[in-house]
Amino acid sequence: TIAPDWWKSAVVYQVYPRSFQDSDGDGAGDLRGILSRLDHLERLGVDVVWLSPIYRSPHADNGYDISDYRDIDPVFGTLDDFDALLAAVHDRGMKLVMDLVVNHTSDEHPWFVESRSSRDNPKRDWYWWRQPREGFAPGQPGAEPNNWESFFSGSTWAFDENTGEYYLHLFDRKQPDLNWENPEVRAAVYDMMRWWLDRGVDGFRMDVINLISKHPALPDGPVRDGHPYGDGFAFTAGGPRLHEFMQEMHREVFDGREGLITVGETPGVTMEEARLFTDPARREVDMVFQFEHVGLDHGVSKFRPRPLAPGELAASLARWQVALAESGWNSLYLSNHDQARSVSRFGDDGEYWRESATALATMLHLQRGTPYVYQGEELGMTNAPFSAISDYRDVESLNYYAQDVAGGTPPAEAVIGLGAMSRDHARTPVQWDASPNAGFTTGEPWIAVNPNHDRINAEAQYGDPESVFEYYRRLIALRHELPVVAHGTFEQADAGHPAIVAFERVLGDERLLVVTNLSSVEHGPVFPVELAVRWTGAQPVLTNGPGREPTATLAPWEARVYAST
Ligand code: ISL
Repeated sequence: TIAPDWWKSAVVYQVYPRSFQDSDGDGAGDLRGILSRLDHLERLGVDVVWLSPIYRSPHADNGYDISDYRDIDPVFGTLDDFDALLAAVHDRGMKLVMDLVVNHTSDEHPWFVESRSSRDNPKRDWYWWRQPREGFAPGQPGAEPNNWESFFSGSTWAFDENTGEYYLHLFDRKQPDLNWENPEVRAAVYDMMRWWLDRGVDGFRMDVINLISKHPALPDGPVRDGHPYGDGFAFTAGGPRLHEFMQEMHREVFDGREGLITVGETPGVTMEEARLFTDPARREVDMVFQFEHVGLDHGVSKFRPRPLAPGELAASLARWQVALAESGWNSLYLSNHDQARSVSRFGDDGEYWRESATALATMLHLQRGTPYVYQGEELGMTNAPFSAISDYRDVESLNYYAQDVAGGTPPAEAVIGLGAMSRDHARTPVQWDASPNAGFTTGEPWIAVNPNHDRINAEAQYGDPESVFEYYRRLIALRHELPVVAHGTFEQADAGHPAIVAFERVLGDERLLVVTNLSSVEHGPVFPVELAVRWTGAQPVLTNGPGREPTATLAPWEARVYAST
């Protein structure tokens, strides 16, 4: 039998299938491609592989718009390919987690096709249909049932000529929101989840799961000065029946099954909400992705970012350590398929590329929580040098750009925002080697390969003790070797400068000290006497720099880890 909290000592690796490995030369990654790269994951030492969506989909949002939950999209392969991959992952002692996207479906899902066919269709109520606003001509600006803005720009409402009503879509118009108030919807979702678990998958990453319970009145949201739309977040996130639904899902799907891992993706979640989601006694999910630290650098909008002050990132993460210290559990991540590359965003992808990639990883992985590695992060992959709008593929980026330009921003300026924050930075193909398409495909890649793959690639890093990859491998191994990493308490340490992030982990007599300089300037740590005395003479069990003693000056982005037993 497996411990119910086995995932505390696990590291999860996220695969974005479209950009991982192509096996058939069509320029998009696929399941056989993933199968052919399992050596990479085994070598890295990760325990769980999470696949971004591979279900049948028109790909308006790269698979986060699903038209058949029980089939694999032809771009990625077949159900047989899936079974082969699952078996191979299991053979190597790893687990496989599916992405569960059930806040919305594709507009091409048969449920929605039926729902939109007539006002009295039995599935009409499976989605959110509303009348035009009174006094406005249907389909005209202002006639939307409320003022909410879509995550992907524009109104959250799309007008359907055929029946004269609007449907709700918090994301793209090709992603209509399911109506979770309807028990048939919930039953259909749970049935589909059991189908995948019966097939052998080991859990789910649940896409925007905190948005499934809407405030049924769907009231207008507050409007920022001069902005054309209102913010519906207060009426869509953390809704009145959210935790009831989560507990029902647990009962209907997870009860009586062992060895699973569940993680809710919960943009904007508060600490209080995160505790409700992850307190094991409540039987909802094992952990959630919170978003505080990936929103810190947003300015007036995500695409108008601001620089972070020294220590700001780590201070935010430390608040979450404290918030979930007593009950609940953190997911630890700096990157995923929605975020710019962490070494470019939070580190220094120029002079201190290697040091900052490894320092950030050290600071993150040795906190209390389950770490997530996003594909390519373990190689120190950087943002893409895209400069033209034609380089971009993502619906969020393209819509934002179009809206910005329509609003009068010069195109050259609008594209600059994407240069820092587009989700496409995370979606360039994994850099396997220095060959023309980085070993990703023999065809034309669906999005450009980063030209720096001649320097930054897996082949060049394997076995090189100085590489980002080998550092990640050792960091992941530490979690498996030292129980304090998974189970210890988190004790923040004052090291005398905001750029120096230091903390101890404590489990009985076992202790860990983590000291990192998250800046491009050298700093000497100044520790409280008690801590300095405790660690006098200690030698690092892991470091990316020259320093030895805990109090030795830290070079730019130097990280050192000490252990005592
Ligand atoms: O990246 C974002 C936009 O700036 C986030 O708001 C993101 O849309 C949010 O985190 C939800 O993400 C998830 O659901 C989306 C999908 O596009 C993302 O890829 C997915 O991770 C809709 O399914």
